Amino acid sequence: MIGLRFQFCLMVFIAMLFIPTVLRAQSACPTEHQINASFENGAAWQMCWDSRKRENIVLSDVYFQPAGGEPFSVFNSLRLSQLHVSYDDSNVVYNDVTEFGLGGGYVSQLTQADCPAGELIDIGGLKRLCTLLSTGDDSYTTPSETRQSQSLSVFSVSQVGSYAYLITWKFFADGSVEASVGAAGALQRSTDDAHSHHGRELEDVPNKAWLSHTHNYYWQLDFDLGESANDDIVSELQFITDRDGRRAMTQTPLLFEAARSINPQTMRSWLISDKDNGQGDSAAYLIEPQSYGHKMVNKATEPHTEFDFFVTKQNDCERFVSENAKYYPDCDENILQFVNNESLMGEDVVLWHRISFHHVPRNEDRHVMHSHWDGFVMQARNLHAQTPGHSGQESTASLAAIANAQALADMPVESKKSGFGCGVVGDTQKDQDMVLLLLLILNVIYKMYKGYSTPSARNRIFPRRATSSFSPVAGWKYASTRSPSGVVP
Ligand SMILES: [Cu+2]
Repeated sequence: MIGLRFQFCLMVFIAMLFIPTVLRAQSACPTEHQINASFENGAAWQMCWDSRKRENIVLSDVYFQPAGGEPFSVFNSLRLSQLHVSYDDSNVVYNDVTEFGLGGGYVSQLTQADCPAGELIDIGGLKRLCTLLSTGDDSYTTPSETRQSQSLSVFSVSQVGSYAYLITWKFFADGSVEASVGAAGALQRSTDDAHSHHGRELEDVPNKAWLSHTHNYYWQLDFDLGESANDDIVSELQFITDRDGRRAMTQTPLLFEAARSINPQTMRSWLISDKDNGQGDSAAYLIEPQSYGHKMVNKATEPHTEFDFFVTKQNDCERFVSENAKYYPDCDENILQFVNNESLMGEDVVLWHRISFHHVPRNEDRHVMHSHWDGFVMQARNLHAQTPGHSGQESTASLAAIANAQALADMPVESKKSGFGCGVVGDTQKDQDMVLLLLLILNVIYKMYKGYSTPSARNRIFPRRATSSFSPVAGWKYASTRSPSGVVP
């Protein structure tokens, strides 16, 4: 009997060795609400999803497991906390999340074509959430090779009025995360003044002007880095230019709740770090607002629009950036009231980030709009000893290319001419520019030949993340597959 029990225990022990480590991160939700993704480089993400009537997608208990590492807690929860639409012809602001809601009956049904090679998940009995793995982001590029990496996209589409919002979260193999929203569908509002300076007339739609407006997206990011939720530190980074044109970095911890603005002049960004280990290399995430666009400020009616980044002490009843008291009567109304100077030391901190998009209608938008993407990246830092997927050793070809480039850079200009009459470097700056242009064209042709121009890999040629013009979901063309009715002829 003892022998049988021993054998059983031994089998259980051996079986446990083969269970991927990521599964050992305790999941706080039923299986049907779990999302697990393992990448070819050995990294993995695990999280729970929910679709709420107000925000639609809420992700919680989000863990990242670096390749060869242990599961690491990143977020307690992620959500789009408010979506303002403010029209240029008035002070009217729609609070889409709290007035209408992005969830419930507003979530669109998806087909497998909407979620190519991905998994469609039921929300209320209909396939309305897509999770998919894609390849196409480069984890690194050297002179001799480019290594592709994978990412996990989680998205859903909310149809609010004429608009279809593609609410998307993208999780990368290096631990970074992108939050984005695609605004698609059709234009919502027009005026009978065809010559209005607040909008424009569209071809074949006489006697109307379609109004310009701003979308303000507010995300709530409840970071819980590492083992404890109460030891994360938020600091503000700035680069101050001195009279000699040099830029020195300043790092200021935010010790109390704060409302901060984007400042392109000082390249202001925000860093959230796990507990200070005294080495300056704690696991951290950096938010660099590179796509701040046309930020809308209306201090008279909405003072909180002056700011783009907020840090608060976690409070369950602080859920919506505006109109919060509508659902939580015993709690404050808006984000500026949440920021009331409470100390953040030893507390669970929550970040809030706003990105604006001033939407000026184009003639092409008269039936259906293109998808306009806005978002930002939370860039992982210190989760790896080096760029994931790389051995740490340069290849012979890379070393030769680097040495060659260095030798050229070190050479006096006169001696850079080739002795064979077909020099890589010309006599004049103009010649050199032409040679560089030629090399660039050859490089592009080479990459196209290698298949880099396929849609699934276009992220490699075009900017990788947080740009306003590329869809985080490769090949997604929602706007062209839906025709909202009754808006414009
Ligand atoms: Cu718009």
